[in-house]
Amino acid sequence: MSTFLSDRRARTAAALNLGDTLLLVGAGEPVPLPEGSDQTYPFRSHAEYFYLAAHECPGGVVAFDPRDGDRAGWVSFVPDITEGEIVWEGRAQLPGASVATLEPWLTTRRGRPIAMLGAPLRGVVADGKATLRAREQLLHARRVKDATEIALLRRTAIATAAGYAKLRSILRPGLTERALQIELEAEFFRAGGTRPGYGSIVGLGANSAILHSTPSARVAQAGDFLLVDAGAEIDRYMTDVTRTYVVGTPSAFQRDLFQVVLAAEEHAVARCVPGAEWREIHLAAAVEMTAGLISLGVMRGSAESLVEQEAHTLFFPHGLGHMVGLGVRDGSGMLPGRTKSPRASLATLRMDLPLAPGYVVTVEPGLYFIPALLNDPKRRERFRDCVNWPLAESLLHLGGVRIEDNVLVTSGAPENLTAAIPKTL
Ligand SMILES: [Mn+2]
Repeated sequence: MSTFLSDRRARTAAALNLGDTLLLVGAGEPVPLPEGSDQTYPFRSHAEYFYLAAHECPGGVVAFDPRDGDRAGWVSFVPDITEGEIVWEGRAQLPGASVATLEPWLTTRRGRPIAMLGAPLRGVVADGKATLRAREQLLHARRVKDATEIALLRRTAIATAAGYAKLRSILRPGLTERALQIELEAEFFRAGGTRPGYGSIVGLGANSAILHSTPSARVAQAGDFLLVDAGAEIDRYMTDVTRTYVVGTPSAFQRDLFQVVLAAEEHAVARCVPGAEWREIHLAAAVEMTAGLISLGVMRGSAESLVEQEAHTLFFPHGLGHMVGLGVRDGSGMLPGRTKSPRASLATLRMDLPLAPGYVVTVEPGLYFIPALLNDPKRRERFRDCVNWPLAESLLHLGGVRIEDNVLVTSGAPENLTAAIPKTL
């Protein structure tokens, strides 16, 4: 077995501290398409399995007995390959013990509690409390990325940068969101990507204010914002980047709005240091962008007080970011033992924890003019005095700006893994 996997498993064993409890981690099974053909949805092993097996394997199980030692206690059970899989899919037998020997492995350990992670296994009775605790501890342990993971993230960042460079070079009026998506993703593949990491978001004009906008036949016109949130994936690891451009020449207001978001983004990146509380970095970005909206004449009052009242959520309705790596929300959530903050301005946060060296986080502030929020009568009433409403209304066609980088927290200055993608309108 490769050294990195043996090391990763040993670190995981120490972090889980299972005592006498056995650990089983299932990869899951392919899900057939509903129409009854022999097709399935693309198979993705459960991330907890992939982390501990480092391969895709439908029906695979990783088992661990702490009594056998932090290194020697791990067994990879894999299904025996069938002739059909060899003939039709060109698959090869994966290394490991036959999954037929899992039952005897369990029988010799009968009576001991089982923590079951990944996809649950049929016919195995797991201990609910041990499972919850193991899941929380594994999530926390996975937050610190090892050298193999960081190397993969650097490769996905290079492929992603190639895609954005291509897109920027062809951007002009007349192209559709779909055409832009095709060029972006084709370049991800050419530069070594194995897949787009998630559904690419490509939004022109007012679509740039739809947080997860799906590429459409909308045609780029001079003066449109273009918001692109996409990233390449390699071997299950992915980059998650957003850039906002203007088709043709930006207006003075577009430049100003972009600068407000960019300054908040760069300050937030610089604040990604060990011990920094994510919610504080989020709130600082909210206050800075609110101050920017005040200086642009869109909001009224003092920035701190507006954020205290939640008024910033009219224009910045999401959290500052999340963890990324093995999946697009890898490792997000709360510090073990922490519960959700009752403060409403923190309700949108995807994580609540202090940063530590080895964490990789997205930093993605944004400001948008979203009709569903700005035309909502309840919000109009509640924030009557906080907003220059006629001005905000006149900006509803404009869309929004988001800028997102992926940041590696180190013991020194934070490293921006996606710095090679220019942040210019
Ligand atoms: Mn993103």
